[in-house]
Amino acid sequence: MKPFLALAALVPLAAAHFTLDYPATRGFDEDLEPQFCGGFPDVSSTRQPFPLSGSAPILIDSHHPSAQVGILISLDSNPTSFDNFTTTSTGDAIPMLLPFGQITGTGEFCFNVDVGSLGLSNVTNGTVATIQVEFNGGDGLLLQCTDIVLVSDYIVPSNVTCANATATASASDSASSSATATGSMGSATSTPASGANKVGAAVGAVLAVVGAGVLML
Ligand SMILES: [Cu+2]
Repeated sequence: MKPFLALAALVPLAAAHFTLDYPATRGFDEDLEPQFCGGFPDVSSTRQPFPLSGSAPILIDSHHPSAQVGILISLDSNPTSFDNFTTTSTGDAIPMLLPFGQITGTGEFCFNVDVGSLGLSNVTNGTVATIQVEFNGGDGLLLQCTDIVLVSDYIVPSNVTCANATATASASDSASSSATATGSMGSATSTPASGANKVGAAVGAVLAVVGAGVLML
């Protein structure tokens, strides 16, 4: 596949990371993604509502063929270290919101989490929190944060869907986007709009093929 090998020479592998799409990330910069909260240490000026209890979705878009994903939550109003995601200010241990697990394939992945199931004390309607997604697709630990406020009986927008993409499904979209892949590395969006995510998945599929090509060299 000579076209892909030519692409591989132009595309830095660092571009193949992941985005946090719901709740919307604080910010995405592929070069800063290995840093605490993906290089965005400041709390967002507006917090997104998130269900206080019951199953709720967290959506990411993976640009790696396979990865380990785990999700943390901090109850600090301004978490500044990983300790804030493992221990409360009063010294209680915070379980992982989602224990580390393996995903396979590029594109969108949805994880159902339940803050209420963690059994944390002093968590009520209006409690603020920050979710940090940890992702390792083989090029080191990558991070993304989102700032939320926990709301009783909050209904997640209906356009947030939990359909997991597979490498095969997203690769079928890649032909139409391959021409733009080299120029659009920085354009991966963090909006939950389904159309934008489809573009991201297609770009991810192209990158996955490119990555495989490099690995086989
Ligand atoms: Cu990566």
